[in-house]
Amino acid sequence: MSLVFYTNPMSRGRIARWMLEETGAAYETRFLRYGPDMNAPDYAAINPMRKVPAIVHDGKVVTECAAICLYLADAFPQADLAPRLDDRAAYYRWMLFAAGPWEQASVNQSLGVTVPPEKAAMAGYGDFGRTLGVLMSAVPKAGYLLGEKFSAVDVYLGSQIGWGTQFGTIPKTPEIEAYLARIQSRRGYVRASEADNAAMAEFGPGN
Ligand SMILES: N[C@@H](CCC(=O)N[C@@H](CS)C(=O)NCC(=O)O)C(=O)O
Repeated sequence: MSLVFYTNPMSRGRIARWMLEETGAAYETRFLRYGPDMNAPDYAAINPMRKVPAIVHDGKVVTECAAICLYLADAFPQADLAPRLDDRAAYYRWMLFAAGPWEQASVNQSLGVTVPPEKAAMAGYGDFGRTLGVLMSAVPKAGYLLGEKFSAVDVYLGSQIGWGTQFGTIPKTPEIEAYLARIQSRRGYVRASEADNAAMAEFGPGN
């Protein structure tokens, strides 16, 4: 089995690394610096978007954080990070809500881009306030996004919730802080954060 992970320590690659750590699989990390490394032809052949993260698992390329989380959950079923096939309604719903509407809404909010009210029907997320309200309604008072069991949705949407509270797009309510404390105390999260924090000096932006 070969599993290679392309990332930068200050990037969405942190989500993929957390997921990799949750699977327990052995993997090799290749750090790419912003700029020349990500634009080099050998990496563009793996991800023509010239962005991180990407994984190559036994010759199969997966890009896009949400796809990487979904793929790894299925590729390593022993880690129990996805519900049974016949019980995946909420799993798909929240994973793709996070990758689509929430990702677009939060990036636009950070960039100061506002959808004019008369165009909200065209924007997949409608408007920021509506999307934030839906996200906040998904945060559980106890347990995890899908109920009692931690899953890949907690890695992906949970990471976005963590970043949102840091960047000020999501309010730090007691419920959200308690949820983040639950998921970020996991061994997989701690191991992934330690690895990326250690690589910051050498590969972080500006290097
Ligand atoms: N939709 C992609 C987004 C990936 C992305 O935007 N990565 C950024 C870092 S967070 C990147 O590689 N930027 C480098 C560049 O565009 O030059 C995903 O979810 O994986």
